[in-house]
Amino acid sequence: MKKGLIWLSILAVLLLTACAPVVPTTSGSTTSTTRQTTAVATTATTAATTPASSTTATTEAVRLPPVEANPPNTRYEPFFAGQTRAAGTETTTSYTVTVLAENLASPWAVTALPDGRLVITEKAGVIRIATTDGRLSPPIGGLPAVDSRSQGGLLDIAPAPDFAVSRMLYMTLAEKTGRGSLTAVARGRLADDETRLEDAEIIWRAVPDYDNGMHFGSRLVFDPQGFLFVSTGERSDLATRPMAQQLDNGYGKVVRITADGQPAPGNPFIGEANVLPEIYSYGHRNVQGLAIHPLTGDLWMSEMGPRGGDELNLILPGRNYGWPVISYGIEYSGQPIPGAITAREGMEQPVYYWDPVLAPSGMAFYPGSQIPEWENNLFIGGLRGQHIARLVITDGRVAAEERLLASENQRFRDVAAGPDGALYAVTDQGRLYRIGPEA
Ligand SMILES: [Ca+2]
Repeated sequence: MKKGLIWLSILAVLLLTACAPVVPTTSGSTTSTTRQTTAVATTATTAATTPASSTTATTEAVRLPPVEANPPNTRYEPFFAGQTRAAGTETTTSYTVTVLAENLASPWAVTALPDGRLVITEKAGVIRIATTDGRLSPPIGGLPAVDSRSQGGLLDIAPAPDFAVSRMLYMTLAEKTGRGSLTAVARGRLADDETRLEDAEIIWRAVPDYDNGMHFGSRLVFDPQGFLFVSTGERSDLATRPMAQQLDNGYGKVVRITADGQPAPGNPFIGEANVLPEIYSYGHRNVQGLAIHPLTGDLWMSEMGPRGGDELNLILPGRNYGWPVISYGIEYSGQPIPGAITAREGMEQPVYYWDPVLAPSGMAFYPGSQIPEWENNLFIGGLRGQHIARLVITDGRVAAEERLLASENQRFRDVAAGPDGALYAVTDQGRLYRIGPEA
């Protein structure tokens, strides 16, 4: 009886702690000014959630109802249990959320350099380097011209695997062409004084060009062999959508190229007639996130779908991911997707989908162990969803989901993991966040 009471009290304490609201408890404010941007650092510490009972395993999953409680847009049935609205979970290890800067101009990508500093792209065609305490460099010049209309501009960025020696940076961008624009991959060497890119050049183009400002993708990520995965979009229009199902063009694809922009050896369609040998997977709508799983080396992707059809996919070579034939969404107008069904033989099902809308963007796995329950979890920036989705992935399925930073009211455009065990995120409103253990 006595023993039972003690356990009840422990349970009550744990429940109370778990339910404690996330309240900014401190706000130290330091200001540092660069030539272009004022960096404001404010620190908000999540409520101390470390249970008093130190023997409680912090990695034990907290299982809660699904984070999504609103009615879906469609009555489609998922293909398998847990394909949407997985169990909810909650981080119990305490962590800090810091706004490192808040005057970035439409930042699109953030990624860590080997020395721990961050490289950030701004949509209009600017690269900056940020220190982890939020000091921003002036714009780095020497980039190819970008078409920054609508969804275009300077998009993703990744340092070469040998960046410490080569100083090479790889970027995706919407390149202005004679007839419109297309998604392109550029590279250049970061000058020793970090004021400009040297010898910047375009090494790959998602042909053909097209005259609108929509659905360029795109992300790029190096695989463990040093080849580059690049994602694109299908340029949105009803006329261009079907090109995602055709293998003679660069729309709605993941391609795998060498660091010089050539088809990577081992690609699935090499040698076939009328096929771009760069193609790795196809049938995509607008791929806004790519990340390699730290343990398995698998390629994961977030794909901006129609309303209710945002997807998480596990990418395998040569596979067809279905757009615009299968989808769990409807048109943003409210009309059904023409002829749409949710499943077809020979087309891959998403691992997970969101209905209503997350509007997933850039994403990263957390490879560290500083926050134990985050190890190898996937963190996806939500634009319309205005939070970061934390996904616990087990055996290729989503086991649990949590919404982070939902009270910030920011459109999260990209998330990166730093070597210091923190996550970094940029938002459309211009903020750079650090999320992680005490610095
Ligand atoms: Ca799909």
